[in-house]
Amino acid sequence: MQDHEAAKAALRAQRIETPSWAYGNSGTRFKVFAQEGVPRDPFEKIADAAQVQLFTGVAPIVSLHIPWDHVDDYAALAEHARANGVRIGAINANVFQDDDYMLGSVTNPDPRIRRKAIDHLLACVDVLDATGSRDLKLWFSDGTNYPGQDDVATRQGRLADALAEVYARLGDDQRILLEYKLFEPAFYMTDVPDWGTSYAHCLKLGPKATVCVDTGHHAPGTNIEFIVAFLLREGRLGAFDFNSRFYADDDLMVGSADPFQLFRIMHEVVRGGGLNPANGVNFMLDQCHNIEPKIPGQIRSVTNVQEATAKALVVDGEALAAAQSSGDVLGANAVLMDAYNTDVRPLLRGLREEQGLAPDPIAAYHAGGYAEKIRAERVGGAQAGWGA
Ligand code: PSV
Ligand code: MN
Repeated sequence: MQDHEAAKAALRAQRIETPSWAYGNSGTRFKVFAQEGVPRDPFEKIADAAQVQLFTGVAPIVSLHIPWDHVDDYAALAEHARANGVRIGAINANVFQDDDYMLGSVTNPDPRIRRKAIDHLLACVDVLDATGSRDLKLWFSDGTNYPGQDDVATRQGRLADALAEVYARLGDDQRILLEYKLFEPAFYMTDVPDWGTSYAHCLKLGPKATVCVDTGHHAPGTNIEFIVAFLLREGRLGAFDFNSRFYADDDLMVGSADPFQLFRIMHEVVRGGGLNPANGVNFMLDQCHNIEPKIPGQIRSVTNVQEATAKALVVDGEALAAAQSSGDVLGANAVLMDAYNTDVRPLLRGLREEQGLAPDPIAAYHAGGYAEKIRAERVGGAQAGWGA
């Protein structure tokens, strides 16, 4: 068993970033179920994110998605965040919800559309400047549905050109997080389908380009922890988009369907130094809460990440290394399983109490009356939603 004080120190320092879109209405292509009290604008989304921070103490950062979170004055939005005890984190570019992008954004065969997409990415760097954020997260829905629809290699060239232009615009402390996704909305070929493609583009761009691993963006059975270990070792793991998936890009609560996978990922993070803030790994959530209440859904997700992190931190590293180097297959596996099977909830409850937080963040949120308050106050206006 490892030193619990060291584990607690690491848990105290961990930061988890929540996505503005988790607080808005969301659903599937079949139905979006509206919930009462949902934010009408980015200011209200940030107020909701501040509740997650208030009760967990480790989620003081909110990602924005542009234009879903478009405001006229981003500096004012950043100030509003500060006043609410949080700050603005990654800026997510959106080049997938415009009729022009039917055949792609930065890889589109039409140079006018490529220009329009790149200009949006550059405008997102302006948002980084205005908010003081570090990370520009790029996910491209680009791809093709049919063999022969467009030339795969030519599209890679267009992608590389666009990325190079955006990279050149970055400030010294700004980064690109290049996200990959196996499929959807394109079904035959995606232009950034996997971590290898993302990594290769990042290598060409330079040190300010890193890979974003969205846990929902892989084929079933993919060993995501291997990807994490590899990228960390190469210094190119920029961020996670955490969520839980069972079939595809399900966007459900991280750690809900397969907490063991999340533990295995966090084990590689801990082992590779990814909890050290100097290594720059951004632990973001990319989720939607379609049928569950949103703020408690985010709180649960944050505590799920904390639980997996705590279990990874109690792995007996010395015993594991000894078993591994002596070829003790069963012994090494047992060390990992001992950590996974450790009930870390008392440790996390104690940690919260030491920090002046309630031991059960969801119960404390419910007792705080915020849900009733927003249900009563947020009447009228247009509720924010995915795509709005
Ligand atoms: C795409 O599926 C994605 O994971 C990207 O990160 C988008 O920005 C996000 O979802 C939107 O929910
Ligand atoms: Mn994502």
